This record gives sequence, C-alpha cells and structure tokens, in this order.
Amino acid sequence: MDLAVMQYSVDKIRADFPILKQMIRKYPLVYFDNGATTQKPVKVIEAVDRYYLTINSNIHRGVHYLSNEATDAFEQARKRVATFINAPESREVIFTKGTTESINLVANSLAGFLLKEGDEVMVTEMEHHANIVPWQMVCERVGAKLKVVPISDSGELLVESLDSLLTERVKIIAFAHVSNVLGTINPVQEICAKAHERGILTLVDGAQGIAHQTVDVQSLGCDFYVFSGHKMYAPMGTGVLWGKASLLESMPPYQGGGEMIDKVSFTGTTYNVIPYKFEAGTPDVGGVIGLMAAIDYLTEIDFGSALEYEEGVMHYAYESLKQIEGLRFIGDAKRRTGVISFILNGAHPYDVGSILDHQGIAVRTGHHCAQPLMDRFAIPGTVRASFSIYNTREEVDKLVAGLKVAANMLL
Ligand code: C6P
Repeated sequence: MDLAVMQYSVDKIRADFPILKQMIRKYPLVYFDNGATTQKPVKVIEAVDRYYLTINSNIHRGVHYLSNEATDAFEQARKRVATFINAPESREVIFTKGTTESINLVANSLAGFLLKEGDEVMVTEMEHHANIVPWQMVCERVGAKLKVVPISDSGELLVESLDSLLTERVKIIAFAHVSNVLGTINPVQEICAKAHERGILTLVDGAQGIAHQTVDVQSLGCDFYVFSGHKMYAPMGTGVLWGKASLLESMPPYQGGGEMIDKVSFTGTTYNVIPYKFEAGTPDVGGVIGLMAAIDYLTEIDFGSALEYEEGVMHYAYESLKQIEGLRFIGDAKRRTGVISFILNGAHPYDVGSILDHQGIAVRTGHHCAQPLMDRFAIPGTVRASFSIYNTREEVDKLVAGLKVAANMLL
C-alpha cells in the first residue's frame, strides 16, 4: 500500500458528507446503496447553491454579465470533464440528463444514420435496461436485430464468443464497463479491439465504471463512453456522452429545439456544431457546475487513493459476507468493483432489505433494472451492497450483523 492510501482518512472524507451523520430509525445511517446514487459532498452542494445565489442565468444566449458568467462556468465544466476522462477534445463532451439519456441519444441518432434493416446491434446478458431497451426500440423501428453476448456462471462475459458473434451485420456493440449487479469489470480494451478489427462501433455504459475506476477514454479505445453525474458525487439530472469528434460530427441530432441549430426557416434548418448540436434546450446549468465541483473534489482528495481504499473495504465485505451461512453470491468475477450481490437462501431479497432498513442499513434489493440477468441466474432479484469512498469496515461489520438478524428471522 502506498503512502497516499495509508494517509487516506475516511473520517475526514465522511465529514465532507453531512448526510452520513444522520440517525435512521435510531441507528447511525449505514449507506450501501451507492450504485443507485452516491451522496454529495458539501463542496458540490455549495457550488450549486452559489450558482443559484450569484450567477443563475440562461447560457449561450445573453449579452449580460450573469449570462456570460454562467456560460463560462458551464464551458469550464465541459473542459473539466474532458480532462477527467482524458478526452482528446472538450467539444466531444455532451451534457445530458444521465446515462439513460446518453444511450438514447446515441441509439436514436445512429438509427437515422447507420442502422438499416437486417443490421444487428450487440448488447450483453449483464446489461442494465438502459442499455437494452433504447436499442430494442430503434431495432424495431429500422428492422434491425438485437443480439446478446452470453456470460458465464461466475458473471463474466464470454469474450471468445465475440469471434463468431461479431459478424459483418453487427454495426455497434454496447456493453457495461462495470455490471451494476455482478460488479464484473469487463475487458473494455479487448472487446473494443475485436469490434474495431471488424469495423464495428463500441459504446461503453460507464454508469458504474466512472466512480470506481479512473477512466481514460483514449486508452479504453471505445467510440462512445456514457455516464451519470449522480453516481459520482455530482447532482442528479447530470450526465455525459463522450464520443469521438469525427463520429459525433457525422451523426444527426437527436432532439430539435433551441441551441442545437445554426439557421432555422420554415423551409429547412441547419444545425449547430458539436457539442451544441446534441444539446437542445436549456440544460441543467447548476447541475453541470455541481458536476465540475465533484470532479474538483475527487481530484483534491486524490481519487486514486480513495479508490484503493474503497477496494479494500469491498474486499473486506466480500470476505466477511462469505462467513454467513446460507449466503450465496451472484457474480464471482475475478476482476470486480463497486457492488456485491447475494441472496440469503430461501429468503426474498425484499424481506432481507426491509430487515436491514430497520437497523438503519440501506441496501438495494430487487432486479436492479437487469431483468434478463435475473432470468440468466433464475432468481427474482438479489440483495446488493454497493460501496463508496466513505464506507468503512465498521459499517461492513454492521451489515454482517444485520444480515445475521435477517437470517435468524427469515430462515
Ligand atoms: N443503475 C442502480 O443500479 P441513470 O438512471 O440514467 O442515471 O443510469 C442508468 C444506468 C445505466 N447503466 C447502468 C450500468 C446502471 O447501473 C444504471 C443505473 C442504478 O441502482 C439505478 S437502476
């Protein structure tokens, strides 16, 4: 362990997240639902507050002082995101409402540009609905087919199956960086290389990757990388689509409206340059400024050390949960991060989650918006503990004790 990680003070980090000090049902809050959304540090909340208290104004439109200040801050945020994910150019960063909107944007835009009848779109068995349904919808519209990459019992993609699955009909493969149920880290570079050898586009759903990995879109080698701000300590309603400039430039817009146009007349409209072509209407300016503050916060605390610390807590949880009789992990990939899913044999995940909630412990239960994955394992759902840079080993001990209470009551 290097010095920076040894010096990582989780108490100091926790003090930045006042929500964690709460008592829930007379117990100190234990928050293990970070995969759904992370809590926000004071610096992010203050940045959003400051925006509304001092420079709230619409952007790219005004000549007045406030509008210029807000525009500058918004465009500064775009640069900050570009640096955070090592994008070659900040105009490749498009602000959206979140991962879901980013995927819908790419799917719908490609439907008017690349996808034709008889083509295929490839997703995987471990995808979130947000990376299945938009593709299904556009496939239906253009007469293309959705194909699925299978996974193993341990929850790893059968990457070798790509050699036969990636035929010349496949136009894009869209897959998760990290599974929101299994925690599996997919071999992004290898998949992208296989796809690109065959001229196939790649979209990486980084919703669960962005807060648990340092992301470098150039070294990952994908064409599109999408994520949500709210899963990386930023406000809800913020998200990013990163795409290669050459692709974004050739793609048609997704939504029409203000800001995305160059010239409008009743006989026709020409479109703005990227990124604005894909940012129709007034964006969540305050939220995007909050996203910039989240990136600044992660940089300040040394994100790399924070991630190493978090991995330690997750591994401790994995080893501790193993000791619980009747607990079965769903997903046992060699490379994993962020989440641990399990079932307590015979008990419904919802009942387990409710008993934990009565002890102040927040986990997520259910299908996690991944019903095809639940079908793959023939289960109705799982209990999922998802981790963050502010969780502690003491909290893991509480989770284990809470699960023992649940097991006593339910089994
Ligand atoms: N998963 C969870 O697992 P939005 O709602 O647009 O911010 O993110 C959608 C999404 C897309 N892909 C993956 C891999 C995801 O995990 C998610 C969101 C949350 O708890 C909510 S279902």
